[in-house]
Amino acid sequence: MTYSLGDWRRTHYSKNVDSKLKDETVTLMGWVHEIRDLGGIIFVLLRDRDGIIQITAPSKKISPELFEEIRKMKKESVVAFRGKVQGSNKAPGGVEIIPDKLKVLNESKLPLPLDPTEKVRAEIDTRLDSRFLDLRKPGVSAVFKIKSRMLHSVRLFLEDNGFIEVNTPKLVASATEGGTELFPITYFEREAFLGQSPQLYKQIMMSAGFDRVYEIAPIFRAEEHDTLRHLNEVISIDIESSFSNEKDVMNTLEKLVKTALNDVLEHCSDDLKLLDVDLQIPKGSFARIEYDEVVDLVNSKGVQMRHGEDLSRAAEKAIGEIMDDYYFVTGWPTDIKPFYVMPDENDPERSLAFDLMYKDLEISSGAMRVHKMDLLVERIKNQGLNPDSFERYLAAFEYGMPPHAGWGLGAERFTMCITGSNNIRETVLFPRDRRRLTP
Ligand code: AMO
Repeated sequence: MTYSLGDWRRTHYSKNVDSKLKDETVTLMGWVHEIRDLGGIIFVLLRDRDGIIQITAPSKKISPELFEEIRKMKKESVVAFRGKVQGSNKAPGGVEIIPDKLKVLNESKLPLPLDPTEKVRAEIDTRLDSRFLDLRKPGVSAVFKIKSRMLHSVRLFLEDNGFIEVNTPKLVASATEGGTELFPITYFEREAFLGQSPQLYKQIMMSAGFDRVYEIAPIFRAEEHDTLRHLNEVISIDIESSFSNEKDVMNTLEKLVKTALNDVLEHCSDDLKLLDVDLQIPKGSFARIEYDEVVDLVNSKGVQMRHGEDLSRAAEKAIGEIMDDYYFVTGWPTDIKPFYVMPDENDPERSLAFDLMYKDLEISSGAMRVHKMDLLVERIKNQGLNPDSFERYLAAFEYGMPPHAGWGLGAERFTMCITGSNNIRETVLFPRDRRRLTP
């Protein structure tokens, strides 16, 4: 038995082996998904990143040593097979491999803490504890292939639209988003925090003259509550755009969402099928509904909501039942939005902030920003914050800050919309929630 790769290299992934390769010799590498020993013939399902292929080992056609080696193989061991492609009307995918050499690269311990064949359903906590095994399930990894494609397409879209990628610090000195708490950390002899949002930095970049920036990076929120929509670390897709208003960046967001959906539909059809998702691309423009109207609609559904309040979970559910899949909520009360949000000139109680919703899930929020220093200082004070703690941020507004707008889109929540996951944990490799810090 050998455990070294030597000069063996994979020639094909399972999904690339088809009847066109009949009689050719291929080298496949992966994990032993299933093994069925019928005495005179052994069937092995070999799983790699992209699928599953059948290795058929009839005792009459292969050497006794190889047959014995195959018979001894354990589930989930890492193996490499060299063999000939043969058409088969019984094997999944219409082809099978008649092996001629085998390398066992690493044996798996048995019993497994979790079965990657998806035959037995496990609880989410058990799955997350053994996430490496859980992620071997095709139906679990499909979510991450879709997320990867979505992020790729978002990046391409933003680059094509003149946005420059930036990387801002995640070790920060102050809060930006009211409502959620900060994670304090020890920064040498001082206290610092994990960044809740690149908000202040992306705005400073407008004063720096970069015009359009984006960042795709982690944000940290010390959310106490344990829900299916919140985590303590998520990826935020952020943009900021100068000489633009809230409507301009809403248009950008709408185009980005549609582009990403189309792109996933085009490139991830196998993964969508695995997840049993019939991805629909919204036709026409996203609906835009005023906050005041939302309050009335929510009340009409029998859920109590007063003007000036944020949407409760019950209110989100009520409005989600009325509206189409993707829609914007605009005209939010100024008081419940962060200090950097611009109040409406004609009606300062209302702000130029918006949320993008998917059914009952908020996936993005954004706004026209305050770019005038005096108003910004007033807004900071009104929210009970101390302008002194924002000294370096405020300086950027004193020496030529253009009007600007932007938004933040939660990558995991957007992935939930695309993949139909109802638990955000399904869209993060190693989720961080109130109770979980490992693996
Ligand atoms: P907000 O706080 O609304 O806005 O966050 C933007 C988006 O990030 C996602 N998100 C989360 N997802 C899961 N769990 C969480 N705990 C969590 N927190 C946020 C959501 C949300 O819509 N600075 C502004 C953005 C801006 O105005 O540019 C901000 O951070 O999808």
